[in-house]
Amino acid sequence: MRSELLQMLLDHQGNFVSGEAISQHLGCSRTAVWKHIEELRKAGYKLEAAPRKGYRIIHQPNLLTENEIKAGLKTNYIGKHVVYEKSVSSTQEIAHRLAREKVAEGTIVVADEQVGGKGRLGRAWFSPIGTGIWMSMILKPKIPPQRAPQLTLLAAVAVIRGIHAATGLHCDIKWPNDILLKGKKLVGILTEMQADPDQIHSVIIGIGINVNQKNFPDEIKEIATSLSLEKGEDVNRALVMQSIMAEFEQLYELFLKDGFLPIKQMWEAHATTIGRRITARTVSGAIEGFAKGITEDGVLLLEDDFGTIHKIYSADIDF
Ligand code: BTX
Repeated sequence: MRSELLQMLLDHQGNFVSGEAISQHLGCSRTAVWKHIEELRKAGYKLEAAPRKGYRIIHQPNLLTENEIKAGLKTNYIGKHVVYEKSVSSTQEIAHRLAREKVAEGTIVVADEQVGGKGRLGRAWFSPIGTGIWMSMILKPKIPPQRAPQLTLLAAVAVIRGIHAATGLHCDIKWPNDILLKGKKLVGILTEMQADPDQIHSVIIGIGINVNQKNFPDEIKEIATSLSLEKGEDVNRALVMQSIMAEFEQLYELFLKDGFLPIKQMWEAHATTIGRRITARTVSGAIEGFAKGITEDGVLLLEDDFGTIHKIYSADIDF
């Protein structure tokens, strides 16, 4: 109910909404409206109350709790159930537990801070409090487990489109799944799965987005950036998250209906790695050549100077 109230006040940005209109819309008493208004105030909203006029929002804090995420969310099932935590080790861990408890598809776990944020291959993801979007999405696609990596690529396209819709900023993808803004890492995506050899139970897509950080620890300060560093102002995390979830749901529906091909084409159109000369540093050495594209599994196809096509499964890429 509180997210509906918030939605109503936000829809009337700056203008008063009467207590009567709110209580009718929410189907609750004027006293209950007043209690919800007090709760919003406690959460950091500045709300003006005027006799015979009602309530209006004067200041909206940059929060990412269930209320902010749901108010204005335009999806059918992605993000309809939100589990918000102030501080966690990793949202992936909570999502894994919820997935085992059989929560609805599209459930999102989001935290204000992760103290044990996970990257790929055992690496850490720096997730300081109140600055970024640290979220895990639970999906239950009826596809064979081998196709699950395609969802990482789908998520990358959704994130790029969502960020563009919310902020106007253009990001690129660097194979396999780094999302870069002006050459620096803005987003990390980690896909994990619960499956039998022939059946997926859940896919858990972890997305970490640097939104309002002004600085980074020494280890990553040369390679990382945030949306606010590029925009020169703070960015509303809930709006970015809603926009990404809306893009994700559309692309996911397309993927389930028409398969991976349309997603692959969108991914390639955003990937700086494709269509240029690159060096792929693999564990067995460096290969130089022309990046032709990706396969259905997201494997990079690299043509060397002798015309041999190499399938690159894992590598660091230099341009
Ligand atoms: P990755 O392995 O591609 O990236 C990890 C590497 O990126 C680190 O080794 C470090 O060099 C650098 N790095 C760490 N933190 C940041 C940061 N905030 N910004 C830029 N660079 C950084 C990418 O792994 C996958 C990350 C997924 C994170 C999400 S957050 C929600 C969910 N929960 C969770 O524990 N992980 C996922």
